[in-house]
Amino acid sequence: MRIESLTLIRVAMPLVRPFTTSFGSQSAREVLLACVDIGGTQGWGECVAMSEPVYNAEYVDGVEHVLVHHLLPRLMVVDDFAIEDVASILRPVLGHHMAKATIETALLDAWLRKEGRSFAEYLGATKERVRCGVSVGIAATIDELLAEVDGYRQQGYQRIKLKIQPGWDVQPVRQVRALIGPDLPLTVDANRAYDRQSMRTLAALDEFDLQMIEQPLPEDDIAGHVQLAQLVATPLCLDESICSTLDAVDAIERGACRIVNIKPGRVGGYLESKRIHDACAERAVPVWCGGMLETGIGRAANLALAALPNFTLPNDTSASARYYRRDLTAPFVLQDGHITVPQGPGIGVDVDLDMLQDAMTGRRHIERSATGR
Ligand code: SMG
Ligand code: MG
Repeated sequence: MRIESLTLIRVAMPLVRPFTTSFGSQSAREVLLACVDIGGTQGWGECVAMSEPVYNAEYVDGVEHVLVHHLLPRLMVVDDFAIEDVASILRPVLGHHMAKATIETALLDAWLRKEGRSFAEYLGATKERVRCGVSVGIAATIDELLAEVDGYRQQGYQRIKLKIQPGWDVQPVRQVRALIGPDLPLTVDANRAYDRQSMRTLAALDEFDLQMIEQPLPEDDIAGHVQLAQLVATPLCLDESICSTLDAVDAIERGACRIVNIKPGRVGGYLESKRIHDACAERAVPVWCGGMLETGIGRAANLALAALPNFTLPNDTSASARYYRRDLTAPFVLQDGHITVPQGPGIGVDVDLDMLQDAMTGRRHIERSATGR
């Protein structure tokens, strides 16, 4: 394939309720979409970076800059490449996984649409629907948290994940466990908010039979996670620490985690995500698909990934209504705790162009001819 044009679209997406984590609160997403044209067929990629570099180092303006000035020019000078070549063409640019994932996903969508094949089939999906959990932000009060959790439980989510931070951990977890009973899987996600001095607090969570503790320590403290894993009975899961297959293998072999959260944006795309899935499967380490409050465009692709066989734990692939009043695609709906994997060509869903028009805040179009090729 070769790229004829790239259109970058900014969309403002208000959340149905603010989402608070240990690194801040957000009431809307500023979404960057890439629409690529390869010889008349278009494909979409959703960038998962946030407006500010607070989840990891990437942020929306930075992604746009890297795409336009560093990634697109490297792809535009190649007249015929395969989707499997994209990562190596972009390898001279260090890091910037979310930017790389955005363009690679748009290209994969376009190429698969052209071939009449779905993401699910290409990636090797073995399930028609995936297990869904829900991620619950830090609330103003424990009563508010319990009301929110109760609503999700009634909707049928298969796992509740609570965001935690120092001062919002043992008590909310205790009360939520009392509310939901012993059978519904419960997890916590600290987004790196603890340090080696707070290992005792994390060990105090053992009594609540959590499925996992996600990313308790800073992303670069693998040795700290190894120590913590020896102190707590609850399995540790890494999110921010895992940016590649090498990271995953290293963390597993060192005993830093027993579960891996795979987010395609964080690791540079769906092809690397599949490699991480395979490496974890070989080592009998279960994985699940993380979420970045994606619109239906990113969610469709995540559902296809989560349909691979070693995605055995409930995923952060919640229904559209958990995030947005109106989505950029037909809404994904929770049925019996699952969401159905799209089977159409590419990501398998169409972008709602009316909705896109209504929510658009900016647009930038780059033609191949304008780059002198
Ligand atoms: O998409 O349901 C979702 C959000 C899941 O908690 C979630 N994501 O660290 O796992 C994580 C967070 C990061 C995103 S915060 C905007
Ligand atoms: Mg996380």
